[in-house]
Amino acid sequence: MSDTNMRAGYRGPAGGWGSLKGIAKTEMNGRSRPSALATLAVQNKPGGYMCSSCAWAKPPVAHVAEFCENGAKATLWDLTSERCTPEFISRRTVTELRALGDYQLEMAGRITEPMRYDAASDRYVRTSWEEAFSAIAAKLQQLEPKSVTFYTSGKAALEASYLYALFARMYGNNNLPDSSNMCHETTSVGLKKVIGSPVGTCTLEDLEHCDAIFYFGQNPGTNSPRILHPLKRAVERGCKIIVFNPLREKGLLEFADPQNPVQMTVGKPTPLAAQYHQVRPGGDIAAIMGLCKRVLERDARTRAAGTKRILDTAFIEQHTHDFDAFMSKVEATSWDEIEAASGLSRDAVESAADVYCESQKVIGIYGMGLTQHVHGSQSIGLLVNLLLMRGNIGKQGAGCTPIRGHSNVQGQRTVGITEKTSLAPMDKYRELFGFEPPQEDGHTTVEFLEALLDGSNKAFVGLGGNLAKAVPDHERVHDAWSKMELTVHIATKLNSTHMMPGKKSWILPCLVRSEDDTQAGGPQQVSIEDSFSCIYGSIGRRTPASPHLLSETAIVARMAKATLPTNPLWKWDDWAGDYSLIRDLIARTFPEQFYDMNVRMNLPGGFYRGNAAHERIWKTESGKAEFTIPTVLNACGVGNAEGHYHLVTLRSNDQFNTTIYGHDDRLRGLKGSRMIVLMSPAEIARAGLKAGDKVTLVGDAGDDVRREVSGLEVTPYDLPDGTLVGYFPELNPLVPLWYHDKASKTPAAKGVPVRIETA
Ligand SMILES: Nc1nc2c(c(=O)[nH]1)N[C@H]1C(S)=C(S)[C@@H](COP(=O)(O)OP(=O)(O)OC[C@H]3O[C@@H](n4cnc5c(=O)[nH]c(N)nc54)[C@H](O)[C@@H]3O)O[C@H]1N2
Ligand SMILES: Nc1nc2c(c(=O)[nH]1)N[C@H]1C(S)=C(S)[C@@H](COP(=O)(O)OP(=O)(O)OC[C@H]3O[C@@H](n4cnc5c(=O)[nH]c(N)nc54)[C@H](O)[C@@H]3O)O[C@H]1N2
Ligand SMILES: [Mo]
Repeated sequence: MSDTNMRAGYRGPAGGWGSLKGIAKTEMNGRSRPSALATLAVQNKPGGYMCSSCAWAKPPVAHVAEFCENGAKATLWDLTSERCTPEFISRRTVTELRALGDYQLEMAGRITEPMRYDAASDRYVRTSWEEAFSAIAAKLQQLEPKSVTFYTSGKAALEASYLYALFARMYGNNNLPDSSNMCHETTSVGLKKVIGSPVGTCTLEDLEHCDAIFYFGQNPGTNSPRILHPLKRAVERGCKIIVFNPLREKGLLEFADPQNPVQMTVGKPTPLAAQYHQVRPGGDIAAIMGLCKRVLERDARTRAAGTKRILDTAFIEQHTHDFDAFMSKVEATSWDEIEAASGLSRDAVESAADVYCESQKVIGIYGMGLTQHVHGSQSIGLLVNLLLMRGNIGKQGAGCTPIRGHSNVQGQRTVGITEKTSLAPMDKYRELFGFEPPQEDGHTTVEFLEALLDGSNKAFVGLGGNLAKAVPDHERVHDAWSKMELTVHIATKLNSTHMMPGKKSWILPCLVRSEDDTQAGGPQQVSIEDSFSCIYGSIGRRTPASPHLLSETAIVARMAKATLPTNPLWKWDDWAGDYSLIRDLIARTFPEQFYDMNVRMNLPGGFYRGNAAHERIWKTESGKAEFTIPTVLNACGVGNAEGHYHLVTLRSNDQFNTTIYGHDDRLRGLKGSRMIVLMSPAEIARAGLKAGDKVTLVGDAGDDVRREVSGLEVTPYDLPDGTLVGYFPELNPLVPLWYHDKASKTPAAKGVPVRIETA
């Protein structure tokens, strides 16, 4: 067996000793400060701070250690003892810093003071907060509001997010894209259309009652490890987990609970997936059509025999729209077509469907494997169709659960960060703050990039994130980025987007969530929303990394105050001094969901802001849950013939988005390099390659732009035909900007058409 072949084989379960070693390694490598581990003890607990990694729920009755390997890494990484001072930064030119790359920039540690870009010397230099706010304000006042974009990456808490959205609208635009535009926007648009709710319908409790979970395109072992506890409990009480994923992800195969001493020492890991279907990229539409076809076939038999129907006919009648049209479409779709588009056999799909038919309460879970496709909204529509056929939405133990990404990404949308005017609380803005909000929809992330490329977007303010690195089509985007008049980054650590400064540019360093945030009104709490629409208070107690840091809320308030005219209703100083006043504003803006927010957010488990679809109230066009009629059977935008592949770009176990912690991917058994391309042994042979060869991937989307990434090591891996897999963000140059979900414009990072070139 070749070296590369041996690499691809991690024998341990997800969780287990490997995850504890991962935490210990971070504790040492990340050079986190003494007592950082003690800080973890209050992570995700009532009275503690909420993890800044993923958006999984924080249960009311917390574990002794309510954190996972990757949540711990994210916190320890925040609490590094390394400091990125102005001396450190101004020693090198920005061009030199940019050449260091994201990993080295991250390693420089926490930014300690505000910095201004000095174009003459090509360096960032120390500045004061007063200088920064007044100069940024002066520039913003000169610019046409429509030419400025206010981006948010999903971490900032509800208080900062609410003020940020308000600021953008008072300034004069709705250009409020969020990392969600590259992530679950497909959900916000797709789910809203079919069930009238832009977010998942389940509560955490539903996971304790379901008989089956249909699990599509999400990698829990790495990206939301705390879900492994409820999944394990579900399996132990007989629930069946049916997985659809091109990769056999360890976290869905088995789990050893690192918080269970017996399982960690003598016990066997708990097997999770009852069935694992290695669907081809984008093949979920066909796979679900197959599931529905089998459901209809079995229902026809029950109808003929006069036994209990498989379809929930009463539910379909009362609550849904367009079922007959969907049924005709399923009947007209042949098994041959389904097998070809999904890459799965009829037998396999039927055995999955049989579990569905035999379960009374089913949850559909999904992640980026469904959302990041050209026809991703249709995949989500189809999953909802499947659930609707047996009334699996709006009853205990059933529903639809998108797994969100950043820890407050869902909440940011809830409190007004949206480019879509129809989703923003415009009337309340008028009523509470006495101004006329702009009427025109703003930029999604893709639209911002288009405006950047055509020169009409002149300024960028980023509340977190590493946007230039996270987006498609790097080469073109990076060329345009520094042509902007103004770039402002509210950040904790350096990253490569900061190293593409506009003509005027500032880096404004902020606190992290576990740090003490004391303002004029005393120590402040913030709040966040998880994937289950629960809102929690979070309080940081650690001494801030530097005395010069400001909170995100304070930075937004001070920037707004400096930029906007004075108005007695716009109380930036009061709001920044006492965040409970901002929460009162949130409660007045969204009274049905956020009443008594200041009290309720500190109840154990937070408070549930409710979901109409969960109550079977459908806020859709027809007033009912909508069946979707698919127009395609595969969600990829471009088909693939012999020698043409679909590339899936995804996360390793050692990264948080563009922040790379290390070069291993423990759960996939891959070590040492991220510049790899995974391919099945059969595809390697068909392409005339061998393991260890270095190849170039070239964009194959049919436009004239040459897109390529070279130096990728061919690595054998168990994958469906025609599928290549590699890492985000290294492979982002291969994703065309125009290649995105049709309905929501979410970049289609999971089915990128590519060819292989050898040197
Ligand atoms: N530790 C850690 N945690 C994180 C993050 C992180 O980077 N690190 N990122 C956070 C963010 S912002 C997000 S959005 C989430 C992302 O969490 P995920 O949704 O898990 O995202 P990915 O890692 O991109 O993996 C997508 C999964 O979909 C599968 N897949 C790919 N294409 C298809 C397809 O066509 N069909 C199906 N059925 N499956 C497919 C892949 O094999 C992979 O298992 O995680 C969040 N949590
Ligand atoms: N090819 C491909 N591209 C993708 C994806 C994919 O799967 N494949 N996934 C997409 C998805 S799902 C997402 S969400 C995006 C992610 O896109 P972003 O959210 O823009 O990227 P991140 O890497 O999460 O941002 C990390 C930076 O945020 C800053 N930061 C960290 N913590 C804080 C904090 O507490 N406050 C502030 N103000 N700043 C902080 C640091 O400077 C850090 O460098 O990428 C998308 N791009
Ligand atoms: Mo995300």
